[in-house]
Amino acid sequence: MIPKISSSEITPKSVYLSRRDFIKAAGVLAGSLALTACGVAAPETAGPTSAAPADGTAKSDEKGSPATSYRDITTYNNYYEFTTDKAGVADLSKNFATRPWEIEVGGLVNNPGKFSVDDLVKKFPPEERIYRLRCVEAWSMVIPWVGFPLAGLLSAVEPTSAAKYVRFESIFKPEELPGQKEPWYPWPYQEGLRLDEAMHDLTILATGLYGGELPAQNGGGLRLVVPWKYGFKSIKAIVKIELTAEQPATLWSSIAPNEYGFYANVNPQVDHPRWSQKTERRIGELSRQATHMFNGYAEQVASLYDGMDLAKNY
Ligand SMILES: Nc1nc2c(c(=O)[nH]1)N[C@H]1C(S)=C(S)[C@@H](COP(=O)(O)O)O[C@H]1N2
Ligand SMILES: [Mo]
Repeated sequence: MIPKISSSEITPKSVYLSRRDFIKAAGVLAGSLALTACGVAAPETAGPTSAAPADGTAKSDEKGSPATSYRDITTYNNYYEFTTDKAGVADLSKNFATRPWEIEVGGLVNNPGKFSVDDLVKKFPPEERIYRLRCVEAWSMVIPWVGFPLAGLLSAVEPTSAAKYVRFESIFKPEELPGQKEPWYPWPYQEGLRLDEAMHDLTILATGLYGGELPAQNGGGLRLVVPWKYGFKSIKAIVKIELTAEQPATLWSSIAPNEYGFYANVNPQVDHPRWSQKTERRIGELSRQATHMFNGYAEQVASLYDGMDLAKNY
């Protein structure tokens, strides 16, 4: 089912955001305008189907690729807790409450704690990060996230010297997430990163999209974004973060370890057992394009994997 949302049905940002959030979003806008001004000329992104909150900027990534429309980003979603039907997630999640949202951070840390997203964004001011998202299914988008580096939160809880990995867990509430009533998946969704990957500046916790709030279907209240890895690593609706000594289990690698590994770095040289990873379909565009090593972020992240066999550690 494809939810029918026309631009006129999208409430203007100034109406749907509370005054305080509006002021906060306006701060983000100022930042993104400054970035656009010193970057390449931003291409036109708002087509007739784009229903992005009107924050006044045509957005593109650092390579000049235009941001995917707000409509595509919010109506073509992988979120198995709701449904495996990408076009059905937006409708099924429309009553899912993304605020108040609390996460627990613990495990091998000196300062475990519970944090609300409202507190987190006060401590760690969100900024705009326009990232490519490459799904393991060989489609991709360019998404203007609003978020803050995970490193800030991890530093605040002080990992002990025994901490080597970070484990993330999504919300488990079958009465609100109907897909969790299906027994095929080992809920809750869980993911993991090596601590150095988690501390990398590109790794963010997202709290917003296109200068506005983070819609439920995109992982609100709080969602991880790791742009150099396949999309399934970017776990939605996080309620728990735990520092561990051992590599944590992940939902996809526990279901199909030969298809979805722990690292899941975007890699055009390593095909999925059932399809090629050499090219991708950019949602909203007609022709396929080449997939790049580490999703185009090799310069920033390749050194994390020096000496590792990335065909074995897929
Ligand atoms: N909790 C949870 N997180 C998830 C998923 C999911 O099903 N459940 N799907 C993943 C996959 S496969 C992808 S490609 C991205 C999609 O994010 P988007 O819908 O915001 O584009 O979310 C990832 N995070
Ligand atoms: Mo995905």
